[in-house]
This record gives sequence, structure tokens and C-alpha cells, in this order.
Amino acid sequence: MKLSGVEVRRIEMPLVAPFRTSFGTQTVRTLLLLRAVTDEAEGWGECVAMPDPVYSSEYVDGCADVLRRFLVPALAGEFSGATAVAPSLRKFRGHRMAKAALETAVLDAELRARGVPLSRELGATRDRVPCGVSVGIMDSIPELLDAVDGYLAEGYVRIKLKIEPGWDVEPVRAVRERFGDDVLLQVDANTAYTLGDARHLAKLDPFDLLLIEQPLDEEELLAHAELAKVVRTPICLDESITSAQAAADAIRLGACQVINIKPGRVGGYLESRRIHDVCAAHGIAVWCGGMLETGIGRAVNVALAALPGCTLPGDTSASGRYYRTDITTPFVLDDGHLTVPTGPGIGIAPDQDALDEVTVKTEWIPL
Ligand code: OSB
Ligand code: MG
Repeated sequence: MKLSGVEVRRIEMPLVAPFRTSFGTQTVRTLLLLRAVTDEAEGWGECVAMPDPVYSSEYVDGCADVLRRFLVPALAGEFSGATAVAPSLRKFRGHRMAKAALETAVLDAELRARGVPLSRELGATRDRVPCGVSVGIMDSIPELLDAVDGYLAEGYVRIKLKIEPGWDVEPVRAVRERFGDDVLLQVDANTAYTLGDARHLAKLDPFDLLLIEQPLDEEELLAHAELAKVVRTPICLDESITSAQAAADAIRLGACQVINIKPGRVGGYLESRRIHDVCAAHGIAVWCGGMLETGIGRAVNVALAALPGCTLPGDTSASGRYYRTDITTPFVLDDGHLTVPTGPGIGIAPDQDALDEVTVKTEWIPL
């Protein structure tokens, strides 16, 4: 396979509602969309980095820079396909979101040429996946209850509440009191706490949460293991899990009982599959996380969520939870589930007009 170049589009899509987390508020999703042009076919990849380095160290302009100067040029010449991408990029440290987008675009092109759906390539065992929804921090409890009420009415099978110091026990209590004990409920702190908050976080225990996601800093694996001795709620890691090696280490240390897999954060779908396998071997539950993806990133996430080890509902919500108009045929919730695309590659492509509408910059990186 030979790459002739990569088109990098910067797109800006307004969110249907502001999304507030412990690291900030998003009202518009700005991201990079890649189109890899090869001698066999074209493929798409979405780079999940945000404009500011507040979730992880990567950010949109940094990803565009590293793709242009280092990652795309490293793929010059004949190569054997998507499995050769990560080894070719390994000498460049970090930048996993940029690497993941490039690998996904190449993988999509390769699978389209071979006529193979991504879900089959990854080893998916389901044709539809149950969906959860991530609910941002709100200005008031009544506002939160209205939002959760709406999502439950739409059919979401699991609710995740974003938390931070000052917005944790009370919102959880309010959701439990209003919607009952049967709702699958979990929380995500995006690193907002310290080990000194252990006793406070243990106050979440009576609410029977599925998990608490990334309470402490991404580098604090040992502190998560210590926290796990004080809180009964299972600990799930997101930001800390940057590779299959990191996952194996975290499991060995007792830092987590659940893992959120995000292909962007770990450098791609092939590494995601390895994390899935490491976790399955250790009896650790996994689920597919989200980064407010467009239909392109959503298609790949839904394929990943269909793997047998993804035993918890993921943050793979319908297009309408994020965008009034998606750049692909929208993903629509059917009885709380999304259907896994069956076409070759990622199984979906952007609508050209919708894509042009949200594109603010286009760059062609030639090889
Ligand atoms: O921590 O899981 C997270 C969105 C952006 C960055 C980080 C996270 C999230 C979400 C939303 O929780 C998940 C989604 O619905 O895409
Ligand atoms: Mg998270």
C-alpha cells in the first residue's frame, strides 16, 4: 500500500447544549478530520484532541503540526498496511491522538479496499450496542434532573454524571432519589480530586454506582490503588490508560477494576483491541468511552463497543445528543442501542455538503 497524501480538515460543530466537565465548558466541538488517499482506496479518521490541552496534553493545533511535520512524512514509500503504521510512528514520542487518527484513516482505506468491515476486523460479536450518556455539570440540581429525565425518556440505558468538588454527592443523591435504584449510574471526575478526598469520595458508596471514573491525576496509579482500599465504588481509569502496557500495570497495581477504552487516547484501534484483550485476560470489565465524536469517530467507537469484552454500556450516544446536524448519516438510538455499521472499513463517510459547511480550514499534506 502506498499513501499519496493526507487531507486534514479543521471543523467546528456547535454542540446542542454546553458540555461542562471539571476541566472546562465546551459549546463548540473543534476537531481535525483526516482523509488518507492511498493507491488502493481513501479512508477517514477523526482526531479527538480538543483545542486546549485540558483533558490530555494534546490539542488541535499541536496535532496538525505533528501530523504535517513528522507523522505523515514517516509513512512515505510502500508499506504493508495499517498494522505497519504504529511501528513506523513509534520513534516519535506521545501524540497518540494524532497517531490514532492517521492509523484509523489508513485502516479505513485498507479495509475498504479489501471489502472488510472494521467491526469484523476487530472481532466484534454484536450487531448493536447498548448506549450510555455522559451528562455535564449543571448550574442547579433541577436542571440536572430535567436533563437526566430527557435522556432516560430517549432510552439511554446508563447515565454518567460528570462530577467535581462541590458537585458530587448531592447530584448523585438527587438522581437516585428521583429515578430510583434500578438506573445504571456512574460518575466521572476527570482527575478533579486528590487522595486526601478519599473519605469524601467514600460518601458515594451508598448510592450503588457502577464505577467512579478517573478521580485522581492521570499519573497517580498508586494513589488510585490506595483510594480503592477506602472506597467501595469500583474505580475506572480513563486518562491514565495510554497503552496496553499502562493497562496491564494499572491492573497489576490494583489501581482500577474497570477501564474506559478510548482509541484516540491510546494511539488507535489496534492498541484498543490489545487493551480489550489484556483486560479480558484479567477479568477486568471494559467499555468504550467517547470524545464528543462526529459520525466518523462514532462509527469506529461503535465497532469497538461491539467486542465481547465490552460488557458495560459505553459513551456512544446518538448523533443528536451532540449535534443538530452531523456530518454523516446520523446515528439514531433504537431502544437504547446503536447499530454497528456493516459496510467496508468504518462503514460510513461524511456527507460532502455537511462537511464543507463546518470546515474552517483544509490542508493537504503531500507525500
Ligand atoms: O472524560 O469521558 C470523558 C468528553 C470529552 C472529553 C472527555 C470525556 C468526555 C465525555 C463525553 O465524558 C463522552 C461522549 O459522550 O462522547
Ligand atoms: Mg472520562
